[in-house]
Amino acid sequence: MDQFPLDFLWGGASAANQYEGGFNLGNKSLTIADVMSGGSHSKNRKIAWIIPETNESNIYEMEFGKDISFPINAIPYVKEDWYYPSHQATDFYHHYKEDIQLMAEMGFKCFRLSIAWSRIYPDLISDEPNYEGLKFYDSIFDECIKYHIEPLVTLSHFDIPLELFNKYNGWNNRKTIDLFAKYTKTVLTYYKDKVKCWLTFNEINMMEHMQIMTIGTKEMSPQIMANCAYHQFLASALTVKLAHEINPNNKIGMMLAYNPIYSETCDPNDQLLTLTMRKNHFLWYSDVQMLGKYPNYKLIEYERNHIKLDIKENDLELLEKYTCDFLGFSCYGSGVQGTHIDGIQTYGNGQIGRINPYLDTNAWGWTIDPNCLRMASNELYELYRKPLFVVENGLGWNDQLINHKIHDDYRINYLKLHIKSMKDAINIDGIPIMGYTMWSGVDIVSAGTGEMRKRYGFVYVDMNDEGKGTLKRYKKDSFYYYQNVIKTNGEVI
Ligand code: P53
Repeated sequence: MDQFPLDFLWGGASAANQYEGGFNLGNKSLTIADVMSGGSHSKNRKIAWIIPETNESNIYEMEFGKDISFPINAIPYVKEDWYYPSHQATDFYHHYKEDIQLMAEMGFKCFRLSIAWSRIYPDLISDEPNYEGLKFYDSIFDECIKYHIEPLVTLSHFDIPLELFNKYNGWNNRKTIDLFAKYTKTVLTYYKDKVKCWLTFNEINMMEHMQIMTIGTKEMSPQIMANCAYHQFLASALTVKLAHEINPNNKIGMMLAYNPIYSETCDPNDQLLTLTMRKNHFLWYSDVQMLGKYPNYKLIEYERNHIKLDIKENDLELLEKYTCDFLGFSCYGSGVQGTHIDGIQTYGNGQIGRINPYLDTNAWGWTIDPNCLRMASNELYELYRKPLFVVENGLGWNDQLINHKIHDDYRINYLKLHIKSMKDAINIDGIPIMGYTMWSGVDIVSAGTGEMRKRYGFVYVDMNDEGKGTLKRYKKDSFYYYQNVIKTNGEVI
């Protein structure tokens, strides 16, 4: 009979800046997320900035795939009359006990969350960490342990400390590796008895589309992009090294945004284009972190474009020696590419491709593809032969609270299709999948648009796009559905 492994990690996923709130509590410093306004379908998220020396000020609009361009001495600030979704988010900061209790009630075996670097080293450079920040996550992990929920911790999730942006030009600066290594060493050591499963950079390949949130540089060019990726790869290798030294039982994964890309037609040019896009936008990142080497096509591309990596002694050995233990990936749907499409049409926040006419979509144009998890798992496992972890999958929907209930049959249907697809990947294709953390356990703010109405959770939070609401939690119908899936270890879906 088809089944899931007995130790399969069922759960939900989140990110600090979209969930915690308490943006200025416990000595936390500001992050890029804290200066990004709310947006919507048609309204981009914005950042207000000022140059203190000249008083020149302006507004930057975040657009997917658009290169960053800030004057080098611009300082983003919090504008009084704007609304910032990360400041309160859905207030996990004050609700973590209640929320983890709800996760336990669903039967979660695993809870994916991220640590905000800005809580641990608010000024980045101090020798001493901020104990209030350390204590905050410590209480969360204790709460998880109480219910036998395994934490899966992302070290960097769209949450660049503002200081890193202001003073260091983000990941373009090699010094950032040392600052990051100090932070990771602290948390890996402090939580060594409580956390065993870690992820390095959330959706590392999203640096192409959501630059400001992922690499935090003020300017952009192909050379800067290459530097940032190189520095994050080195930081990832250092983290793997450290984590294994601190506790040989630690498991460190990389994290890739991986929505399969389909060819629009059987025109060989369409096939070649799809293959090339898969390599250029997804797989070279995982090649470096899973195989320890840059693929030839990337090195050739760099050479042709006169891009140079500043390779120091031992760098390449480090990359080669400390590859990741598993590959975590997000997969929400799939995209279509072809040479017959005019230009590149994107859909849904930087995902590559155009909408597949055979598939339904949600209101944001994200496709619902019953095969995407099986496709993605096969494509990735065949290349790396290491365990996979589905660390994000889910359906954004403007759920309606009616008489204290949310009838989200669309989400239940989405879950059924995707859990089935994963079950087949395990039972038919024989792929080792460690777990599934649905995005998200409790409703949180959207990363791409900064909206509240793009909800993903099993638990509804009473809050709107302007940050108004009681923050009260309500169980959706999908809460009970998922509870039963976990109870039967995926036998009943
Ligand atoms: P939101 C785009 C494409 C694929 C994954 O996204 C993405 C994005 C970002 O928009 O990000 C991941 O909230 C990310 C989460 C994010 C989630 O997908 O824009 O890791 O932080 O919330 C869903 O609807």
